[in-house]
Amino acid sequence: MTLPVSEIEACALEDVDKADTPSNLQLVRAKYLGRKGLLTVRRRALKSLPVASRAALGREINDCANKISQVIESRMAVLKQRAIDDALRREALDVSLPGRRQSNGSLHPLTQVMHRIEDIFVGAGFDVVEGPEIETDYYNFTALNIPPDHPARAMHDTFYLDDGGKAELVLRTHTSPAQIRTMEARNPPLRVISPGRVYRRDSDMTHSPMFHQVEGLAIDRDLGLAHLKGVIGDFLNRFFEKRLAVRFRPSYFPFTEPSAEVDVQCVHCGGEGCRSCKYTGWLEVMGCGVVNPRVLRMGGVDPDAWSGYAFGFGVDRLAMLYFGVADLRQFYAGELDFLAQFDRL
Ligand code: 2NL
Repeated sequence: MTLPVSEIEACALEDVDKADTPSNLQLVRAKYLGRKGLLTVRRRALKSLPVASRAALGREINDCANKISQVIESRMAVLKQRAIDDALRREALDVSLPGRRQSNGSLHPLTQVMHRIEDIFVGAGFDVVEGPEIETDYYNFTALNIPPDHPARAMHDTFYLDDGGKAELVLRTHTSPAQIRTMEARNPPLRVISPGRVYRRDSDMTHSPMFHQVEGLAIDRDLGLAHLKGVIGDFLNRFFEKRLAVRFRPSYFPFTEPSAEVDVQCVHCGGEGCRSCKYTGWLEVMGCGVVNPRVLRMGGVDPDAWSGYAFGFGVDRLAMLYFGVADLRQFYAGELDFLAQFDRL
């Protein structure tokens, strides 16, 4: 029942063709040419054959073994190259693809808006001044002609520091104190803005207990409403990056006379009327006026020689309008998914 060598060869060639990896082919080599391989066993069996028939069969076995070995060698070369090609394809790196950029992070949207505001006013000749966030009652109220019984001083509006009942220290409710200090320290003419944090006991959709304000103060010879209107109109056009109608409505502040509220044509509907402007077509964005002579005098400026204008606005509100953010509290929630939307520096 021993197979003819030619049949072994046919089987071997078929097995070699079927082997699809170097290790499978290695098994085929073992099956035929290994220590217990079919041909090896046959060669060993030659010894028990009569001497006369050994030579012919021996040659046939050797020829077959050489043939199989040769076929395996060339097949092995093909399979090894294929394995290398596959591995290269798996690890292929397309160097023509654009790189994946690492995020640099960005400034907080309110900081971005604050910087833009500063840039616009610096461009108009204003200096940027800063002052302490803990202020005395004098700088926060008295020097601004805010009388002791004024509602702004009420405990429900102002954070008072625990100073043993003296009620002399407050968290500033506006940045005007920094401008009063500037008036005291410098001589006119002067043009300053004072950006920074201010504090009021208020918290809802549109009020945060800490928010940001920019106030402006200009003192020179014969400054009046016309200069104020020009500077503010120019600022709003630059800030919202479009030409917008601006209107002044008479108002009242203890520190300015006359005083006005500034409305700007709605940046969202252009004045047609929408939710943003409560269907009025106008957005109230700031307060302003001609500096009350009493405030100038308290600040060491002679109101007979000098006059000035002043204005103040909430940065958070302008940022909400500029970016189209509906809830002020989102600026303070610290949610990266929200903040990452404002990543243009
Ligand atoms: C508002 C109104 C205003 C001022 C702020 C000011 C400062 C000095 C002297 C006089 Cl040192 N006035 N600031 C004037 C008018 C209005 O702000 O609604 N702010 C959010």
